[in-house]
Amino acid sequence: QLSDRGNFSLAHVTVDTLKQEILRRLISDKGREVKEATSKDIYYVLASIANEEIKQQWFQTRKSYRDGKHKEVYYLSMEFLIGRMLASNLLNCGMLDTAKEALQELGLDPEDVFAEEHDAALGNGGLGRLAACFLDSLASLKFPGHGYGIRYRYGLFEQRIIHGNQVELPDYWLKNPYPWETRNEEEAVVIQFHGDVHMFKKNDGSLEFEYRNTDKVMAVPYDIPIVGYKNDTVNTLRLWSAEVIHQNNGDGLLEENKEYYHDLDHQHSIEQISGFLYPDDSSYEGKELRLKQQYFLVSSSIQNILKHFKRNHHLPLSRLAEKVVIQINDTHPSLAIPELMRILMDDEGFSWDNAWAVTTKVIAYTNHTTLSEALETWTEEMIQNLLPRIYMIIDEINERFCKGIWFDHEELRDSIPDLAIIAHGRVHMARLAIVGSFSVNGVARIHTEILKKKEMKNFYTLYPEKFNNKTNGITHRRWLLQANPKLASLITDIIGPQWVKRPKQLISLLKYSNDNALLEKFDHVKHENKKVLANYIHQHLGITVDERSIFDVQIKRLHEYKRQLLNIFHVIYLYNELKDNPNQNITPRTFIFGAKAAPSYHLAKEVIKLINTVASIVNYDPDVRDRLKVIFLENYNVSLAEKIIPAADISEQISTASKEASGTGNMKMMMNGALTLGTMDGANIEIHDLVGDQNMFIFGLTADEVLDYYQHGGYHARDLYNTDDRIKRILDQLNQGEFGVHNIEFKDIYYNILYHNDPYFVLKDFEPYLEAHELIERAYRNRNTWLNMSVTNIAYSGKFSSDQTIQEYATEIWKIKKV
Ligand code: 26Q
Repeated sequence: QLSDRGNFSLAHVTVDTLKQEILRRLISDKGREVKEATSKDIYYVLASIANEEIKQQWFQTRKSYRDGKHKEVYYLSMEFLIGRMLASNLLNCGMLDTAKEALQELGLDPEDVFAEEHDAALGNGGLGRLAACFLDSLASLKFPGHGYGIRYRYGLFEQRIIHGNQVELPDYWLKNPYPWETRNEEEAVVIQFHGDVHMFKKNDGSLEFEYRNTDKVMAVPYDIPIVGYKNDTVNTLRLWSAEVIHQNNGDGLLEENKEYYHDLDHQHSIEQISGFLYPDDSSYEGKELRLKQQYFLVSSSIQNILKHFKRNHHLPLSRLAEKVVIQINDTHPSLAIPELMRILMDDEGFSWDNAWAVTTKVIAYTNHTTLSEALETWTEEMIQNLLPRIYMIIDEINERFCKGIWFDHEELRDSIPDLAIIAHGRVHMARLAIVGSFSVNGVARIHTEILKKKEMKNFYTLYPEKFNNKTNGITHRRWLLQANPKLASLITDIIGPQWVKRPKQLISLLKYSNDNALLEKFDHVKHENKKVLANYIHQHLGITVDERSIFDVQIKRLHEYKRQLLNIFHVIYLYNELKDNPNQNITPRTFIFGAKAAPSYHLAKEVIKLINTVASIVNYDPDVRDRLKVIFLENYNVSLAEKIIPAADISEQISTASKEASGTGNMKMMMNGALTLGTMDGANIEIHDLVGDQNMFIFGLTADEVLDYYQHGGYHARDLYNTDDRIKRILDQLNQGEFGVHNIEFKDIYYNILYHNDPYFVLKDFEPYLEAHELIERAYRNRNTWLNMSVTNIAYSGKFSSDQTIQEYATEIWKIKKV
């Protein structure tokens, strides 16, 4: 029995022992035998078995970090898009295959059991998923690194498509008990908002600050284990939950009903702080509750980090940077800078200069966007009112920074308004993050170059040593081993299992990329995966797709710059062509979309409606439906990605060049053997460095060309409308209601392109995009060439394992060592 542990390790458990243990626990925990058990019962039983192993290792890991020898990294992020954890925990514990077999022998489908877990969507998209991949790599490389985030009661909304429109439903992900979290009340801390700051002069002439009449909130941590891959390391993701501080007044009775209601109201407003994840990922709105969330995360995390430093290291706080480094995921946690200053000065008695010396050695900042509409700024009043002491500190940082420029950088005097942290009544968080940190990194080579040469040019002049690039990565454990077990085991059959620990060794696949018998096997795996997805599509939409067709996939948040519109315009073009020449012999194509739009993003929602409208026409038109299908899969999330990605033939990465900081879906699909159809943007460029023109389909304007048009003009969308009949026809179809019922539906898209001059160059890139698609169609007909390209992509994808990325962060920024 597993409960008599002894030297027993789950990593070596046999299928039979595991089966027995499942049956035993079913009886003891649920009072049921397997025949009466639901998938949910089985899910909880398996989770509890895994947890027993995990908790043991967790405790050991924490103990080993306590010896005071190690420097630790803390990854602060408003988002952790972790998805489901059962399969990945079993995988990392080394028992996924055993568990699957055991379930099958008990007559259960493992996928049904895993599907019982609610997909934890505490993030919007790329930035949040990156944080989750990084945690997986930190633990798998035995680095002492932990995540700090918020335990939102509602995650990213659930998307339903009703009559082609996106409808948002609340994501109450904690409805069932979440087996991976542990509430840790003894680690709770108090966070203070509002109030007045009082200043006193002390005997030595220094100032003392006291806060009065603040609103106090309790931050209670819930810890989630982050299991390393077969290495006995379990790190921690600590998520804070906002609660009322209960003062026990003895009898617990309140005198008046009025107070009772007042208390309920008060409780409600406090719990709202960790109430929901803001669903916008690219346009920023200055909502006070969002600011509260950010300070709540930052203050509780910094307090906690300092407490652990004091407990584990017998060093003065002035030496904090020797043992602690804090990475902030975009500017969302940038209040960490003034918060650390505040605690060092007001609670620990540091002078300004000493506090600043520590802070700017501890904080490192990652930038994820150059879109100006996504840059965070808050009004001075809002910060002043909600966080009066933090405001004073930011103001002082700004004063000193601006003075420094005035006196030491005469050449930048005129630029002070563009550099100042506080300007025109607003606080610019990216500027605060750059000034207050020792490292500023972009997330792909081109993105970092744009930061240095354009967006943050002046800051780069001031602090060239701070700027560096860390190209994103993805965990190959979840995105290949777990999501695509057939491909993973084929690879292992060919090159042996070392690639799992050293993903760059996937490169040895190159030797076999001309071996037709092996290519055949890759073909077979892809086809099997396509069948599984085709089944899912049939179950959920009732549409039959041709498994032999090209699965052309675009899955990502819906945004104008990502240009789902270009994709659907091409589909409309194909449809028009087929209607004109019904006997045309084209390779059948299935266009698959998955995308959530921010609820307030009107144009993005229009595009969803358009895709669904085109789908409803194309999929049921007997002239084309055998050759063309359009599939919009609702509620795109991590677990749906795990189903789609292994089945993708073509990976659509078609952002307007310069706009996509990196992208990570591009890496996931490459690793699963899809060929990229993309612009020279983000990490596509680094994929291109590796595989070359021969193994991907590059098209469209370059970043330089795009930036040049923005700067000097010279692009006129209307000219293309007037001269290209294919384009004119599509736009007129939108405008004249061929794809709408009441003639009005897609006017906004039409106007945006023709009257706002197509700000994302959809029309400009249309023709090159068409040509790239024609190349794809031709290439697909030549099976061996195609498969060779596909295997070449898999072979080079090891470079994009987040293990590689984390190794670079560890040596170049964090200076941390494996434990
Ligand atoms: C900010 C303020 C208020 C409300 C919301 C936000 C907010 C939230 C999320 C702003 C931005 C985000 C998310 C951004 C994001 O996901 N960026 C993506 O990050 C990936 C990881 O680096 C990159 O691969 C993508 O290119 C980038 O778009």
